[in-house]
Amino acid sequence: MSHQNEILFEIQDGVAFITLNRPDVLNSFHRPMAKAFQETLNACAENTEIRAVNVTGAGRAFCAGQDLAEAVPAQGPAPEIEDIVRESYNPIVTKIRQLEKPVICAVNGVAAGAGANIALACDIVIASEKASFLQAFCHIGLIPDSGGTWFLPRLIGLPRATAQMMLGEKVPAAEALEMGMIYKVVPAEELAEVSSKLARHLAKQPTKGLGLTKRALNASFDNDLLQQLEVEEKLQGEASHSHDYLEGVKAFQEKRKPEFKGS
Ligand code: T3D
Repeated sequence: MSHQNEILFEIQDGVAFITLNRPDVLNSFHRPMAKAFQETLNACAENTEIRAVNVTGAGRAFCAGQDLAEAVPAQGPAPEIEDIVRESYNPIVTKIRQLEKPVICAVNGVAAGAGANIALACDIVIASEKASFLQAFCHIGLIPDSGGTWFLPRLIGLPRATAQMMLGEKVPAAEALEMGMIYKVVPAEELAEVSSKLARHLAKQPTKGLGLTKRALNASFDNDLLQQLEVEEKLQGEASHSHDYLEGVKAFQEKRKPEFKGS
C-alpha cells in the first residue's frame, strides 16, 4: 500500500506547510505516517529556504494519536508498544524541539493522545474554537507519552496536568487557552488563514535569532538562573554575529523596515 499522501508537504513563501492526512481515522499515526512526518521534519531542518513550519490536520481532527488498529491488530502479533514510542513518537518530538525554526501548530479539531502532546511540543499553538485536547491514554491503560508528562506540567502546573492525565477529559480549546496550554483560539473558518499569516510573518523574521531563542528556551528547563544566564550570554554572542542583527540595527538607525535573510 502506498503511504505517499499521508503527510502533505508544500513550501510557500519560506513556510513549510505540513498536513497530517489520514482523515478517515482522525489522522492517527501508524508507523509509515510517523516515518514520513519525521522525514518531512528532517527536510525542514535541512532546507534553508524554509524559515517557518505550519502543521495541521486534514478533515475534522488534528490527530487522534496512535492508530489503535496498528497497536492491537485484529489478526497477527501486536507490535511492542515500547518500540513504537521509541521509533515513532520520540523522534517526532525531538525533531520538533531541535528544529531551530518556529513551528506553528494549527489545531483544527480534536488532538488526542500523542496527537495532543505533539501539538504541545510545537512553538506556537493556535486552535480552532472547535478543537479540543485529550490525554486519552488513561482510557486504554497507557501512560501519556510524546513528551506529555514533560510539557503539560510545565505549561499548566502539576495539579491540572495530573487531573487531565488521570481523568482523560476533553479540554475545549477555550479552556486550554485560559489555563495557558496554548497561544490563541480563533473561529474555525479563520484558523488556516490566521496560522498561515503568522507562519509567513515568522518566515521573514531573523530565523537565526529565533532558532537560538528556541535553543535557550529548551535549555531553560534544565538550568538554574546562573546556568541560564550563561546560556543567554553565549547564544547572544552567536546571535550578534548574524547578518540579521546588523541589518536589524541598521534598519532601526535608518528608520526603515529591516530585510532579514534568516542568517
Ligand atoms: O502504540 C501505542 O499505542 C503507543 C503509543 C501511544 C500514543 C497514543 O497516542 S495512545 C492514545 C491513542 N489514541 C486514543 O486512544 C484516542 C482514540 N480515539 C478517540 O478517543 C476518539 O476517536 C476521539 C475522542 C479522538 C474522537 O472521537 P469522535 O467521536 O469525534 O470520533 P470517532 O467516531 O471515535 O472516530 C472517528 C473514526 O476514527 C472512527 O472510525 P469509524 O468508526 O468511522 O470507522 C474511529 O475508529 C477512528 N479513530 C479515531 N481514533 C483512532 C481511530 N482509529 C484508529 N486509531 C485511533 N487512535
